[in-house]
Amino acid sequence: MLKLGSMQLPDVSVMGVLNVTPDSFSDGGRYNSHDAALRQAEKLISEGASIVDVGGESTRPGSSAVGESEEIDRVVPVVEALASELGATVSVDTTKSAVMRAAVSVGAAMINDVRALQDDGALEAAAELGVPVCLMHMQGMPRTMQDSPEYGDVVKDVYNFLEQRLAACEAAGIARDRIVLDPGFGFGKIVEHNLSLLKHLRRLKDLGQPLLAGLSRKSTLGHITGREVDARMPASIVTAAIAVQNGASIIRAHDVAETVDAIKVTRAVMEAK
Ligand code: 8Y7
Repeated sequence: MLKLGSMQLPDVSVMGVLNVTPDSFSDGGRYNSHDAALRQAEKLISEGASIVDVGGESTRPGSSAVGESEEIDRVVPVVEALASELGATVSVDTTKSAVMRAAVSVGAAMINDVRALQDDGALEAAAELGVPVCLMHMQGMPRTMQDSPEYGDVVKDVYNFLEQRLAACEAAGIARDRIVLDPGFGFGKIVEHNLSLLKHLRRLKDLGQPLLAGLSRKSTLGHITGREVDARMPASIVTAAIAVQNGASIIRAHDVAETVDAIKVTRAVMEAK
């Protein structure tokens, strides 16, 4: 069992990805896309996701920011339906304090912040809301982060950033027992940075917190395999297995059923004599 505040998860669990950006469910108007999002969430849960991560702001490389009220309009109805109708455990993927507040008020159980609570008011909101938080490392901002990421020692640099954000959380009154850390694969990182972070992921365990890893379908896997985004499932599964072997407690993934199998097999090997 992994305890995050009042939230209980399996030792190793899957966070299923549910994007609610307008381009995610391109089947027309609001009602269609709302229903499509709920059906996708049901699929993620039936395949074994412990958390559904709902995001209304695209953070893909090159993407630009979305306004606060637009993001709330996208995210809140879906979070509310998932929490109340499906009884799902929902995390809200956002950097904005107003979105955090709105989502938690309708049932979100966790905050997933790719900016590690650095935006205005985010630390305070997370402290007040009292839910678990995932702090992710990113170099730069999504629009430009892949232009020329640079590190001295990528593992050390990410470690130091996460250590500093952990201290900021503690100072703001966010208890350590509800903080998850994430190196932020693909966020201001080229292939070699992502590979070093995955290979040496266990070093981040020295920070004393559970780790989340998200490599599902990411471009590093495209660079290595030559596959387009919708053909990267097998490559994604391999990264999930390596991440679990190297200490990850939560895997953020699109292909939940396959990821669950990968985790089972990896853990069986880890537990063998
Ligand atoms: C991650 C993430 C994305 C990740 C955490 C994508 C929102 C890009 N990636 N959150 N979000 N960790 N914590 O390709 O790696 O899914 S969006």
